[in-house]
Amino acid sequence: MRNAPTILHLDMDAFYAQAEQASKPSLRGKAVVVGGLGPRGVVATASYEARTFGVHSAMPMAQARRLAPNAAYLVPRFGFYRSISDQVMALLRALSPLVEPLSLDEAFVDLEAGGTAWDGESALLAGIRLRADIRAVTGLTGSVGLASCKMLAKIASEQAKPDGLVLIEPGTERALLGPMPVRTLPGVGPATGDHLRRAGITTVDEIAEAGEDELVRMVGKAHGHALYAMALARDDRPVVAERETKSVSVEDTYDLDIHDRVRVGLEVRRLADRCVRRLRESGLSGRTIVLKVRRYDFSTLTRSETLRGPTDDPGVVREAAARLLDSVDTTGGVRLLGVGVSGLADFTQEDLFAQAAEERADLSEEEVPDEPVGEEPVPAEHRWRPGHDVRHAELGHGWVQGSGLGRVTVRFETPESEPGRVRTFRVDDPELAVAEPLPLVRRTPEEGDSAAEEAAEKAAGKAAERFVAGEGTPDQTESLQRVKGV
Ligand code: TTP
Ligand code: MG
Ligand code: MG
Repeated sequence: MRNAPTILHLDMDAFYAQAEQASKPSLRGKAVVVGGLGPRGVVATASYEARTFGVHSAMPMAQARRLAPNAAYLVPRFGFYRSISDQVMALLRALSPLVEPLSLDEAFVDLEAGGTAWDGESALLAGIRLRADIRAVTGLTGSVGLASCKMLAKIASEQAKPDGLVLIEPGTERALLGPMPVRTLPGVGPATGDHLRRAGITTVDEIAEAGEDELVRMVGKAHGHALYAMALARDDRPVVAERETKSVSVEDTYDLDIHDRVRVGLEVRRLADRCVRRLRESGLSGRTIVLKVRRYDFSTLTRSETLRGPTDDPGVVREAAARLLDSVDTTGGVRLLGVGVSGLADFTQEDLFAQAAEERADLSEEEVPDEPVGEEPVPAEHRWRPGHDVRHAELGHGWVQGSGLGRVTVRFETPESEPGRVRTFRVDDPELAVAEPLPLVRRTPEEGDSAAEEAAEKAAGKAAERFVAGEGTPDQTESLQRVKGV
């Protein structure tokens, strides 16, 4: 643990929904729900306006529709969100080489390692600037937490939401954390939470009071030690850059399709060895072995097998890859082969959660392909996906508000326009075409700088209002709260 609040955690506010509102002026200030719209769809996220009706992430879409029947319902546009995420991550990387992304909209930054901040004041300033820069570059708001460790920085950004900044003064961590529910601690999921509750432990203070031995008895050795340390606000986990590498994989494309089954087997073996070399070079091991095969007709298959424990043993990876290959028909010829290892084993518990969240996101991405795939003609009525952008030859840029019964309804507006009007067309109207999303912030280089500065000044005023700096911490508890490194 350090003595200065120089670990920053950023998380964008209602990320997908906010991006949609920024893109569509008519939805600003309104209830917006983004997610799968099919019969078994779930909510990816809801705008803060929709949250007042009780709609939240991971809720079945049908339930959301009952709670907020008048909200706008949109399918996600992952490519669009990813491009905004890239802009945000670039701003973070300008602050420090140590940036640890946890998902598209969230990351830790070690400000001290970047020489950007060394004490409370400089950290606060960096946080205020960052929020202003994010606003100027992406048009969106994100919330910032600053603290002396990762756990507290994340708690701080959660408290700052939406559109705020909270700094936790070193020394005040335990007083702040103590009354919070056990689920606040990283690694305490629903199961551990229930387990603790049955033992009468509901707050972080009660975890600390239970003592380390009791916790180890209840939840096992590794988890018990970790839980105890976290409850005392002891968190020494470093910010680790490039953590987004959640798998190591290698692949080869062949100029000529390989037909010979023996040769395919040899290639897979060679790729397995190369993959393990990479794994070892990074000091990693993983549990899930993945085989990728692209066949002569460009159909791509992936097969995976999860082992009981992590491995970086070339023999084990080779064998698993060979078993996976057994289940793939390669008779028409193979164009590409790949072997990967994922489920890497140096993750802390928190990262396991982050990983689970990303896997969820990935899953939904598969269910709802982002872009029309390939050049194949798509039936007219399927081309118009709610929320996606279109262009009309005469009326200009707009987005699909809905379609059905051979008609598509389009609202004509752009990120910079006033809320626009709605028009209805036949689904096969030749004047209507699918379009790329427009940038949320359009600016020339010179304009950009002054816009950023202006936004920075505004945000500085706002953040100062909301800034909580260990208010009212009694001096006598100071020594208790200042917890040195484990
Ligand atoms: P979060 O940061 O968890 O949520 P959020 O940004 O929507 O709202 P908040 O202001 O509370 O941070 O997740 C980021 C994005 O990830 C979210 O906009 C949509 C997506 N997501 C899912 O697809 N499924 C989920 O279950 C969650 C939690 C998020
Ligand atoms: Mg978020
Ligand atoms: Mg997030």
